Amino acid sequence: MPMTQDPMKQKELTSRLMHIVGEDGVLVDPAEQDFYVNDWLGKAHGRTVAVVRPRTTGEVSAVMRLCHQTHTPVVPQGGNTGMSGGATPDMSGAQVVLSLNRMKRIHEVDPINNTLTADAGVILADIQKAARDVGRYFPLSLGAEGSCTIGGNLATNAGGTSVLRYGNTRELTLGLEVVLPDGRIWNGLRGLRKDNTGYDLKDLFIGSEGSLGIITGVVLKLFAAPAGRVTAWIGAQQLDHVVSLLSHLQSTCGPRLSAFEMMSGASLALVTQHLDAHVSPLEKVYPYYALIELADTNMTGLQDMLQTALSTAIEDGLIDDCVVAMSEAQSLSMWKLREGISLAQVKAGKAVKHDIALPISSLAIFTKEADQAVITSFPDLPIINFGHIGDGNLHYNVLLPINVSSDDYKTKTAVLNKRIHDLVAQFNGSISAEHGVGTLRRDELRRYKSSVEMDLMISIKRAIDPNQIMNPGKLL
Ligand code: FAD
Ligand code: 2HG
Ligand code: ZN
Repeated sequence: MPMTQDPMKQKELTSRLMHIVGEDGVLVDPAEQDFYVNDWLGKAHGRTVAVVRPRTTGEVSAVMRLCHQTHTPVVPQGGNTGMSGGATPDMSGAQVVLSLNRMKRIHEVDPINNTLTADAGVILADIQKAARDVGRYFPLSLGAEGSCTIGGNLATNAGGTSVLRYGNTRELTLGLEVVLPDGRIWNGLRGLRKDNTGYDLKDLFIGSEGSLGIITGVVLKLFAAPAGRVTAWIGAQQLDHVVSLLSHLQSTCGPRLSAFEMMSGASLALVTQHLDAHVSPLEKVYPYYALIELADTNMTGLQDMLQTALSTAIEDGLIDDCVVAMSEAQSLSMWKLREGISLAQVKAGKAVKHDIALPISSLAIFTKEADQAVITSFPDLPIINFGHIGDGNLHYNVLLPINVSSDDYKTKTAVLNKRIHDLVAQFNGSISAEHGVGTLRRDELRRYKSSVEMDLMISIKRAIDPNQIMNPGKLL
């Protein structure tokens, strides 16, 4: 029997964990563990010996030393908002969940160096606010920002809606602190823009989904705060027109273009039907919509710039209609429609999700071929296609009925995944653009990564985590 499935040993383990983090830092009651062992999508479920909630890097280090000595598997967890099952323990009951949700200190905000240093458990929205409070801007933004943690954002290299201008979480990170699987602490909390002293270790841990160590601290890049934004909502007949509009805005508005999100007609309909007080800004319905935003440190002429660019796009037949938000409230209600799609999918059915990346120039032709492939096999299933097309990232989801049986869900998911991901591979795309691999894509990874890539990743994993205790069953 593995050590942590023996009840006596489990008791001993939990009491040693309590010794490190205090009794209130270890949850053993199943009711208290419930949040930590299930995901919000209702797709991943597990059991745990204990949920451990350290307050300091020193405590994380002591917990990891103990788990290393006892060969106890550890599942790191931030806000538990992930979409790939990466933060959920397996059903064995032998894994410990290490939650960062008591590590919430912002240590330093330096508006001269344009950096912010924080614990990994700080909620993303609190990081954004701390930057705003000193007249700076932290651009990472996603629908879960009120509950996801910066450590989880780093571990998944989260994308979101401002990648187009500022890059993924990786590009926003200057330094990291990581507790290794054996408990050693790597302090790489440096706020430097240049540092060519060997391998960039932080880049190994960013996007590693808890498989190499526990991220405990971070130094983030800050930017000049935009004075404001101008938001517009457009309707278009074809996806290739929306893609051409993106190019047109990049040429005419340059770096002021700060977001370009696309929603198919079916995605918008889902939101307006299933969420209260969500109303389309346009009277007519269109096959495609885009939400566009310009932002700058100087607002002079920004609205005119967008309006002129959109008028030209109408004259050129790229778009059919548009509304420019006249107030912050109008802009927020446009964003509410875009950010409501995830929740609307949960209310409407069981989505088979595909978080894919493609060359931007291939988005329209890919969508045409993928639509054909889905319709041929499942003519009645709605396709919910939306995403961050400014980054070539589609959420190409297919919605199954809410009462679908679990067997039917599994069979259809396997068919859809293969059809869509094979097509993604033909276009030289990625089967996980921003949500990570977790358990969701683990088996498929081998099909789409070369053996050289897999070998390199496995070698790195073995070198850093020889006892294989970090998030087993996830990613690799
Ligand atoms: P968790 O879900 O707790 O964990 C995610 C993974 O990271 C797991 O593998 C876990 O083991 C690991 N992990 C967590 N913390 C640490 C740590 N400190 N050290 C080591 N490993 C760790 N994602 C996007 O990229 N773009 C989006 O636009 C987006 N929109 C979303 C909208 C909604 C409404 C929701 C619910 C989710 C969305 N997500 C999006 C997915 C999710 O919010 C992100 O993946 C987020 O980065 C996860 O952060 P978390 O703290 O919740 O991590
Ligand atoms: C988003 O962009 C998220 O809203 C969620 O990445 C995508 O629900 C999804 O499939
Ligand atoms: Zn997304």
